[in-house]
Amino acid sequence: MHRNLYSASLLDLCFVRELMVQIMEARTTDKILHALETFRIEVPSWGFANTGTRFGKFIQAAAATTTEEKFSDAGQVQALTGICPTVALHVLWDLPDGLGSTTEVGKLADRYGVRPGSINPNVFQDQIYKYGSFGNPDERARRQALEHSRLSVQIAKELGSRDVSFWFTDGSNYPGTANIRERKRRFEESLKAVHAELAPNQRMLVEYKPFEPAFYHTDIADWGMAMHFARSSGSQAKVLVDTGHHYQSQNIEQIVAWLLSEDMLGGFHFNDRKYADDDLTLGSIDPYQVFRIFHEIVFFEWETGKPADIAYMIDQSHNLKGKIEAMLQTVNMAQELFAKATLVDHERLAAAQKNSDLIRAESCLQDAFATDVRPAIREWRKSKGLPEDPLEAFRSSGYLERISVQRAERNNAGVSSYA
Ligand code: RM4
Ligand code: MN
Ligand code: MN
Repeated sequence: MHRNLYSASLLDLCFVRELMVQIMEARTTDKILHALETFRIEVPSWGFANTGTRFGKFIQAAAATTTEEKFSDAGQVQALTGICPTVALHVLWDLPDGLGSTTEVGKLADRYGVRPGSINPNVFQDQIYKYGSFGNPDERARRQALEHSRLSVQIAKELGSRDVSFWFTDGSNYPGTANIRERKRRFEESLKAVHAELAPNQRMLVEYKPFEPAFYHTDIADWGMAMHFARSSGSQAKVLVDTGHHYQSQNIEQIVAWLLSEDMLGGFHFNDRKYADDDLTLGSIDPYQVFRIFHEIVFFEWETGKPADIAYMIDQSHNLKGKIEAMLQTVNMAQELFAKATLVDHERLAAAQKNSDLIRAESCLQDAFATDVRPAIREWRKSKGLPEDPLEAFRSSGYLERISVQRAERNNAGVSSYA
């Protein structure tokens, strides 16, 4: 009799516990499903093209060599993931006729189901930029850079793109060879002039990088300098954080938190790195860091009650991996890490931080990071009519085989050597 009673109550207990686990899981799934509704990430056109190292390009039969092919590949990524509706364009690489190319690009966007995203001026590849663009002591180089930047803003207006994203190679290789303060002043002047061209709904994003290609000093070397230039050029200028553009072990999430608190964070170029600006696929080396970056953003949104206006973009160079697969891998990783970040229990975290309850506070992050969000993401995809496994769907679609045949001849004729 006693024994029966005992086992019945044990059963009840197990049942209640099981029920609680199910309720918690359902809550977690709901949170993820909700968070995924708004998470979008932009792919770069140049991520589908042949790239290499300083020593040579590695040619892939399936690489995109025309703007149309880049749109086609980006269209695949969007069709399979549903979260990449825009593609970043590099003006000289994707719009060789400047404004004259916009009609064609508009048509490609319609045909392949991806809209033009951020517009990236190119003031680093022409011979005239040997000693810099906006920082160049030669007025002619500065003028050409300004004209190209103005044109880029016009192109963005024409294509309905909101962000014009600036990255400069300006700097110097040897001590004493450049007047750093003069260059700073010239940058302020030119960036202000570009800002004046923006339509009210447009933004100018200023990217920074500590070294490469300049190896002694870089004119916009870190987030503080980028923030200074953004502020001195106007209210529509914000900072762009490329995760690969930092020194080893720099605390990027702290930079993110500071920029958020200053209302100066405009967007990201996501990629991973082991040593320098390696442009590896996101999360391949340190997924916890990407999670911590997302956490700072989601925590900020929870605390302030307002959404952070940030453009999430990918900036990667897939010189060994298949380009479309590497892009899909990155998009999946970004989605997973963002979903994990939304699982942090903010009430609990805020209380633990207030009480300096260190282990409890840290566990809030660790517990969220350890949660397997993949089943919920699969559910979300299913609910949108998307393939549950985009990579698998891509592999069985035949697209790669098709383009490899179509593009092989042109790619094989490509030049890989710098000599
Ligand atoms: C640079 C930088 C820029 C990108 C170029 C292609 O390293 O990250 O954002 O436009 O690469
Ligand atoms: Mn970048
Ligand atoms: Mn880079």
